[in-house]
Amino acid sequence: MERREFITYSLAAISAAALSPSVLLAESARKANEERFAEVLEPRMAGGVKEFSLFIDFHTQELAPGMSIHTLAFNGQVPGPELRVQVGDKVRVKFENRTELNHTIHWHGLYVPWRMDGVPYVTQMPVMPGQTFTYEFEAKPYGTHFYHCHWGTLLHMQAGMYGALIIEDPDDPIRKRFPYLREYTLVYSAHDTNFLRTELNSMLERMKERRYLMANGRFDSERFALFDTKEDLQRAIDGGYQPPYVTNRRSRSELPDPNWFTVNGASYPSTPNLYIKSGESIRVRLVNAGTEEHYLHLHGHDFWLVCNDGIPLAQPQQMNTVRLSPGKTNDIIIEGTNRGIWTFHDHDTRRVTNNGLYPGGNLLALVYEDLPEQERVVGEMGAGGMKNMKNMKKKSLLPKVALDE
Ligand SMILES: [Cu+2]
Repeated sequence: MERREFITYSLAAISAAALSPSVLLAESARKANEERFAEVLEPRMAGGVKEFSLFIDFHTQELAPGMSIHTLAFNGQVPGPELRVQVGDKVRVKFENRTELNHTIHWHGLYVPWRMDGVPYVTQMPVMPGQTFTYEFEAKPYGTHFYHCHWGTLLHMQAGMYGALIIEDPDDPIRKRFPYLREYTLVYSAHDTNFLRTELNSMLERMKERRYLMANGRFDSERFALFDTKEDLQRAIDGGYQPPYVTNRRSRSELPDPNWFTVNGASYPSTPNLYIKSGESIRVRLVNAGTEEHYLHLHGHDFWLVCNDGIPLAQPQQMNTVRLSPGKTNDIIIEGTNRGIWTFHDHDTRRVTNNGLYPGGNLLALVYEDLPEQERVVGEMGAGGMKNMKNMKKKSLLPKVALDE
């Protein structure tokens, strides 16, 4: 028991040290940090249209060192690649489904033609296994937006099917008021890894069975709840068939209860950090592609909230905690006014954990690159260090039992 506690303590200490100045300011750490932001996908120009290719396939995502999960991912990345276009651009996205599941892409916050909105059976048929679909629209309005799958969103979104979509304006209103050179995109999500594993496995089993039975001419529509038309479904119901939503006996507790919280597809200590210099302003684009509300708090500073759902605020607001609801995007400007290393994290403390253990989840750092050498050292462990802790075992300071007052 004592040994177990000792190991837990050491791991937490090592994990927390990932935010120490000497680690964060090392050249290698800054290089590695660049990899913690989504790749910006380069378009092809095709007759005046910016053309992008997105595919969806299964993927293994490392959330934190030693912890990987199976997900769905656009172009082999969680989040999917960042799409960046100019306001008014003609955009074409060729979407290829390489999985055994159905998908679509919804363009969250964009004024696309309704047939391009990606809602299955409402604006288009689902993009079925092996199929492709081409989305075409004009890039509008300006701002920070995102894209995500709109099929089986409860599973598909937390399984990784989301990415940022940024519409720039050469005459950017935010840049005029807060001139900035560097900007960062942070895409938030929350994942129930047990739910993900169970759902993906059972779905894959069903797909395999369906494919086998179809190939052998023994496929049964009712068993798989798969009908060609609404009339076929109605005929089956008249004949006594009960659709799965009638017979389902799942309880509320079977809905996902996230235990991993990610920023750009990773949890602390693998989360991206924000680098800044004294006197510099940086723009940070916050996208909530998950199911949880995040209360993002920055230490040692106020920041400016400048855009809400991509829309520039007529009057930017100063604050140090912004509430980022599911589906929301917010742009903030951080001014480099207080040199140091500062954490930026969800203030709901459940979400700065990995599988229930602190520190983890939505925790990252604002790092001043001009921190002088002499300030890059965190004090030594108190006199005696670990040796003292071991000696303390002899006369325990802990009560025999924790009272419930
Ligand atoms: Cu999907």
